[in-house]
Order: sequence, then C-alpha cells, then structure tokens
Amino acid sequence: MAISAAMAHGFAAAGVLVGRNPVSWTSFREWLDDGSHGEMEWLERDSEPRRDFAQILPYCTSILSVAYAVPGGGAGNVARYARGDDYHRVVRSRLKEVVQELRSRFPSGTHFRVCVDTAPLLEREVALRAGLGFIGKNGMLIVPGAGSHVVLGELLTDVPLGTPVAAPDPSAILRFERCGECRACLDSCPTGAFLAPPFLDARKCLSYLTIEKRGPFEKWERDALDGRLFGCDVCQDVCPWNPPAPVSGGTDGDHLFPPAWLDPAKVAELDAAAFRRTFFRTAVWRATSSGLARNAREALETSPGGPR
Ligand code: B12
Ligand code: SF4
Ligand code: SF4
Repeated sequence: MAISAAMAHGFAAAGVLVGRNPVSWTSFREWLDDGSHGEMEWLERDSEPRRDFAQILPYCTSILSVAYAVPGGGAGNVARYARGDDYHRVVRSRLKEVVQELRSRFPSGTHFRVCVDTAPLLEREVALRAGLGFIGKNGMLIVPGAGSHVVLGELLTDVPLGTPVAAPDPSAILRFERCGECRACLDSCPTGAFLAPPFLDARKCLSYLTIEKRGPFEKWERDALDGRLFGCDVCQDVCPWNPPAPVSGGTDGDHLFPPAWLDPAKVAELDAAAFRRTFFRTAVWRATSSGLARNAREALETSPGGPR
C-alpha cells in the first residue's frame, strides 16, 4: 500500500525496510576514524544516532525508501542532481503527500517522519535493504532500469509497513555481482578517490571539494577541478547501468534552473545577496556563496572551457 502510494507520486522505485539497525554502521565508523570525511565534522557529530533508526523516530519499525530520478542529462559544470528544483524540496513534498494518503489508513496516533538527507540516516543502506537496487563499486545505490542518477528519501513510521526480512549478508554486498568484472568507475575517477570499493576518500572527491570544502584550494585540488562549479558525475556517467536517456522524474526538463552549465564569469561576480536570490531554492545553496565564487574563479583561471 505504501509502495504503490509512493509509485503513484512519480518515484522511480520504492520499497519497505522493516528492521531496526543498520548493518553498515561499523564500516561507516571505520571510515570516519580514518578521517575519510575530511572537514565534514557534522558526520562525526551525528555518527551515534546513525546506529539505530529509533533514534530518529522513537519506536520506528518500518522505513519506506524512495528513489527519485533527477532530471536533465549530458555534460555540464553542475552535477545532474543539482540541476532544476532542489531535490530535497521535491522529494519532501511528494513524500508528504504520501503521508496524507497513509494517515487515513492507519490508527490515529501513528507517527510519520519524512527525511531527505535531513536526518542521521545511512540512506543507501536503507534503500538497499528496502530492495530498491544494489550498491555499485562506485558506492552509488543503483536502481535497475533507472540507474544511479537517483536521489533518495525516506518515510519513517512506528507502524509495520510490511514483514521483517533478514539483514543482508555483508560479504554478498561487497562481492558486487551486478558489476562483475567492470571497474570503469574506479578507473575513471579523475583523482583516484576510491579506497576499497565502495568506499571513497571524500577529501579527494571533486564533489566534496566543490560543495563541502571551505577555504582556498591546494594546488593539486585546483588542477583536478577541470572547470567544475558544483559536484562531479564521472563515476556515474561511465557506468553501464545508467540508461542513455534520462529517466523522467516529473520535472519539466526544458525549464531547469540551475541548468547544466553556469557561466563562471557571472558566478564569480555574485555577492552574498545575489547568490541568495539566485540559488536559495536550489541544491547549489549548499556550496555557500564564497565556496561557489571560489570554484568559479578557479574555473576561469584553470579551465575557461569547462570540464572536458
Ligand atoms: C557525506 C555524503 C557525501 C560525501 C561522501 C560520499 C561517500 N561516498 O561517502 C561527498 C560530498 C563526497 C558526496 C558525494 C556525492 N553524493 Co553524497 N551524500 C553524503 C551523505 C550525506 C552521507 C553519506 C555517508 O554517510 N558516507 C559515508 C559512507 C561510508 O557511507 P554511504 O555513502 O552511506 O555508502 C556506503 C554504504 O551504504 C555502503 N553499504 C551499504 N550497505 C552496506 C552493507 C555493508 C555490510 C557494508 C560493508 C557497506 C554497505 O556502501 C556505500 C559505499 O560508500 C548521503 C546522505 C545520507 N544521509 O546517507 C549523501 C548521498 C550518499 N549522496 C548522494 C549523491 C547524489 C552524491 C553525488 C552523486 C553528488 C554529485 N554528483 O556530486 C556524489 C557521489 C560520490 C560517490 N561516488 O559516492 C546521494 C546518493 C544517491 C545514490 N543513488 O546512491 C545521497 C544518498 C543523498 C540523497 N539523499 O540522495 N556525498
Ligand atoms: S564523484 Fe567524481 S571525484 Fe568523486 S569519486 Fe566519483 S568520479 Fe571521483
Ligand atoms: S561503472 Fe562498472 S564497476 Fe562501477 S558501479 Fe557501474 S557497473 Fe559497477
């Protein structure tokens, strides 16, 4: 019932996880202990609540996990997931509509909590265990048919939405049977950011450098950016699981803002007020005014033609 309600709202995939504890928390903790998260100290701060879904919603028994196919394809200096309306808003509003529909079918006093990268939740594991797809060597949750250009959202509730299924066998996940011998993502990463797949050293990842890192770049970082203003899609664009034509997520693909390409000369000139006016309702907001201007200045100096 919850799954069909979600699919009716245009998600590319939906599934239910009935269970309490993430099985990848220990790997996540080791990743933090190695310092692979760089300056993202908020991941460290919120590491304990990630241990148990009930720390996010008391008495949580089930999670509806959804994947939303991001609009717009092709090359650009803005990563695909950030093109068009902010996915947090898009997914959240659709999930709230799902809640409205479910409320009438569950006892009063049932609790629901919508999350879209807004709670300490290991979202990829939730999606994996809810049956949406598999984890590729690039770390992405890949939905067969829709690919990896999907963002994830969840609806936590204290009523059972299905029957419990056994937690997955970690060694099976890490065999990457759906990837087979392919290693295109690992070999194409411009900075060699992958550690043992599917884990990566965020400090080397161009997505981290353009979005999360604050302050000036070091020389090797500047050299690696190759004109990117926000995010990086290389390890997805090379993946054979991604369909050649984008899967529609229901947003009007002809009127996307931000578009695939932003003019670095214009972006470099934006002051804080203009940045707010331009990007407040977009995912690019996350980079901050000074971060995006820094990226644009580097692009103008090192790669005026944009990413190759
Ligand atoms: C921090 C973060 C980043 C960091 C670090 C990314 C990373 N790979 O660790 C940076 C800034 C680099 C980043 C980049 C990107 N991100 Co990001 N990010 C997050 C965030 C907030 C937390 C991720 C995290 O905890 N990382 C730590 C690692 C250790 O854990 P993990 O990423 O959850 O994934 C691992 C486990 O799930 C593991 N796994 C799953 N089950 C099991 C079971 C066992 C037993 C084991 C051992 C492992 C295992 O496999 C994954 C491999 O890394 C999530 C949202 C969230 N709350 O989960 C979004 C999220 C992962 N990002 C997302 C996106 C879209 C991106 C980018 C594509 C954006 C872009 N185009 O620039 C890139 C992709 C880079 C990549 N190949 O991963 C999406 C991914 C959707 C998807 N289809 O998978 C998420 C889920 C946000 C969302 N709500 O949609 N991101
Ligand atoms: S997003 Fe780009 S830099 Fe980061 S791991 Fe993937 S290919 Fe490498
Ligand atoms: S590019 Fe190849 S190895 Fe990487 S996730 Fe896709 S299928 Fe797996």
